[in-house]
Amino acid sequence: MAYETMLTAQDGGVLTITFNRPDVLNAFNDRMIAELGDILKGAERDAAVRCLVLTGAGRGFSAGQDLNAFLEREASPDPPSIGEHLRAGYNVLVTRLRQTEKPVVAAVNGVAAGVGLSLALACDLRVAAENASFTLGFSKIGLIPDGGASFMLPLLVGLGRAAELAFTSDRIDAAEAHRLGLVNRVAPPDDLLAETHKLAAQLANLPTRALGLTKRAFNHAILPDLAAWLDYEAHLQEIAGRSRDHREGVAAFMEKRRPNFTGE
Ligand code: T3D
Repeated sequence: MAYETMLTAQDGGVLTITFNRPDVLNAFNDRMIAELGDILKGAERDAAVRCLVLTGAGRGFSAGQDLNAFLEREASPDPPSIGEHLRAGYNVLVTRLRQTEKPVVAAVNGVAAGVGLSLALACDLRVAAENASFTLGFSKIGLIPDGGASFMLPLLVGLGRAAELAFTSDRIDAAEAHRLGLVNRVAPPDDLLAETHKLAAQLANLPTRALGLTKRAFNHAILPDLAAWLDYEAHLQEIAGRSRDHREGVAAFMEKRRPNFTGE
């Protein structure tokens, strides 16, 4: 597959994958979902890849689902439902990130929102630039946290903080994300990639098999029902996606105005 929305670079055992739609803060369209899936599948099978790094081009890590692509999809004849789209797309990516028996590190270079943040949460470790920011954003468009965020976030920061972040969609900075345990390390923006690569190279030179089995053990202990949880999230998103508030939230974002939610 020739990649249009992703850049890849291998240095020793470290494969860096760069989301590359900077004009929309690396928001995900279907092409991007397919390309990331293809790269992750290849990396999983390639013994020369012993650590993966995910990052974004430009000033964003990823703004989540591309809302223009979302509206185009909705306007197409016989569109897939949100639940179907999640099951066929993001849930596959999250499953690959969790089940790849190699360390995966997110180098969060800028804003991480919506399912962009969910993908970062599905990685094993997160290093953030000092000027990075984090927002779930789902509630602003009448949706629930998806892409695994409904269980990864409470696991990482605790239920109360997860509820606050999910309900309000408040945008927090890297220092706050570090304080909450959302990210492992913070680096000056100009040093982010070098610092992340130093960590990734260290991980790539450790016993990959043991690290992979450690990850399997963590998954078994903490995420034993990953497939069922992702499926349930998709089910709930299907319900939220049928609401008036969801349509209003997306319209408000497009029209660059405040949404008028009514609870319906
Ligand atoms: O279908 C399914 O499978 C359902 C799955 C859903 C998963 C999801 O991810 S739902 C959540 C989708 N994401 C969002 O709702 C986030 C929307 N974006 C924002 O809230 C803000 O843009 C950010 C907080 C991410 C960044 O704010 P800021 O002020 O730094 O940048 P900006 O000016 O808002 O955005 C810069 C440009 O990127 C702008 O375009 P313009 O005006 O310069 O032409 C903006 O429209 C565009 N952009 C940002 N996010 C998206 C986007 N374009 C399309 N889709 C986006 N998600």
